Amino acid sequence: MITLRGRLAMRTRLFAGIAAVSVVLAACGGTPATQPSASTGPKADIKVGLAISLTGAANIYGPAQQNGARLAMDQINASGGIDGAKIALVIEDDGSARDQGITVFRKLINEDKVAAILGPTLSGVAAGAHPVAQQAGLPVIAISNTGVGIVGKCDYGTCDWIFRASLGEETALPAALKAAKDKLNLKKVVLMFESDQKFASDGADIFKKAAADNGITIARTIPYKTADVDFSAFVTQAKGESPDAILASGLAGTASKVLIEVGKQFPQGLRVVGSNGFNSPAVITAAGAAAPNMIVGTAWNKASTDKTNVDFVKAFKDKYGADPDQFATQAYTAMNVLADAMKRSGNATDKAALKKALEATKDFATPLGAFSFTPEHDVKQPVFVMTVKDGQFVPFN
Ligand code: 1QQ
Repeated sequence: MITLRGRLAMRTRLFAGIAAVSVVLAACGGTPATQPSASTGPKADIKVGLAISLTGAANIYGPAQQNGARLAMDQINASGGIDGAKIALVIEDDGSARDQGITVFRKLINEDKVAAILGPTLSGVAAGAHPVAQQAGLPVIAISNTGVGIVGKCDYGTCDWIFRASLGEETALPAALKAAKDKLNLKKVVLMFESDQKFASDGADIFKKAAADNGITIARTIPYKTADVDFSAFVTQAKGESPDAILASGLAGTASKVLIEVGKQFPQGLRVVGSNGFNSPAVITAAGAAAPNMIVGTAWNKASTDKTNVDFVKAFKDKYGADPDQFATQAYTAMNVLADAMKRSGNATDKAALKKALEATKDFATPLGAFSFTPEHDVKQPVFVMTVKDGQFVPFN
């Protein structure tokens, strides 16, 4: 049993841990956010919360998101900020955990008094954290939540303060499965999914519907857990069904394990149609020779020759010495979409005005393409079906 004192001590440690990772970032020369704006002096910074998974099961994605958002902030501030006020990101680690996500959302809203929040990384964390912002009436842009009920019809009721810049699995998975079916004549598949991740179990339901719509039989459904390490028995079970492909809905950590085991047990090759968790170069690196089996629905095509994309990829490479990935690109995009709405709002810290300006976002140029929000606040953008060749995501065609 945990005593009250024990609980308080745990809470203190949790807050201490959070305080230790809390970072406020602004371009050099920015004024402290506490300084009131004076008509004669420089304007106060505009704080924007960034709640992301720097630790925990989704820690592959958080650092990429941080890099994307920071690059956007630096560029926005270097070109005059929001009517002369600089953006200051307040970065918090959601720990890939629902409770910590709720705690950092509360801190960003009540202590930092941010103008808006980007995040959190996982859909399961968003299901707990987004209602905190909804209740406070603070705009949020989801930058990597792909599960169901994030915007539009939300599991927790009204969610009209929440926007989404990340392509939902309801769009990505059917597109990937259809492309795979058309090319590979899929008739029978096995579905594997990470049952303790919301986006992944949502993805399993979406795969089931998409398979039925495409006349594909799911011979067997195999749940696994985020912490599972040995996938040999799961893949042996799948092999027993002689599938034409495997559908796999899970995070990057398990994605590479599934791919490696499929590579071992199907030396002749077997395609794995993956979820959004597969959309990381870390999966390609970890899966090695087995990575090219992957087919995945993606929000971004790195090779797009659109100027906004080309400029972004170059700036990212110049700053970090490596290519961006989908997660960095979505965070960069959301930060720019937010800044654009702040400029149009007339008053970036007026939450209702900011929400209205976000809703009016239309055909805004981003590396994802021309960006608009639907009336349900979801992203409207193309979907790309990709595979892996020579260590890179490339179009599957
Ligand atoms: C979600 C996801 C994850 C794979 C992104 C980090 O799509 O939780 O919605």
